[in-house]
Amino acid sequence: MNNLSRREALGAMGALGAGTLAMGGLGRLGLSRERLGWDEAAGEYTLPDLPYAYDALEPHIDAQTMRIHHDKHHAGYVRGLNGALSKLAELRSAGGDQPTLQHWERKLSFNGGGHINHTLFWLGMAPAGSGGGGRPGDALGERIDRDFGSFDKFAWQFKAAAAGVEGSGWGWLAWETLGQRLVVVQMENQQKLLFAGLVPILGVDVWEHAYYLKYQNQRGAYLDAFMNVVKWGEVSRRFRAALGG
Ligand code: MN3
Repeated sequence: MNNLSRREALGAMGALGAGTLAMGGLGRLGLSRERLGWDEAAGEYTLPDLPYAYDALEPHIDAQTMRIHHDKHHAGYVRGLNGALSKLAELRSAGGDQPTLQHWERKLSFNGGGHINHTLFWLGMAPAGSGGGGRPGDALGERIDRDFGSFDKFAWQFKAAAAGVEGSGWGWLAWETLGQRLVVVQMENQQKLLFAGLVPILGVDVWEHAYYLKYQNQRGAYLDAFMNVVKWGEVSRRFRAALGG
């Protein structure tokens, strides 16, 4: 148990916003502490269950990949986040040198980013034909047409950006709050390169653990498959939240 107060945990996750996702608050992403598995009594984050069965996204994303990705990799970020929060709380009360503080702040950014990214990732997918795939309607569909020219042009750019991430990272569709437009951006690791003022609304994990069992080195084939399970209803909801926030 970390014995973190709700306020401390909130503050720490708020700090992630500056260094990690640069978002205008978790609420703007449609994420609550509850959705992130915050356990008030234990004073730490827990790993939320997947919102569907491990094999729900077959054949596009296979059950074994989903099981390992969620139960092992995502769990690791939650564990790392709790560890970093705990160490930072310790440092605040007992003191410590600057390199130690920097070390744990980096761990917080990496693991907290990983926890948020994966939570958004799972919730942003649904079985093909049952909420997953197709194209966004309503305001998001119109906005994609306006900012990218067409849905096809957006899809091309989104997949190309994700395919081009060097090493491990993410591709994101995000609302750029200053310019008031949709943009596609890359993220390295779990937190780097996504710049300030963005509210990420759709992310695709391009770490090898997300696709290697089924697609091996064919990241492009995985990205094509991913488009069949994008839950556009949820992405549209995030878009509306980003606009209203
Ligand atoms: Mn991952």
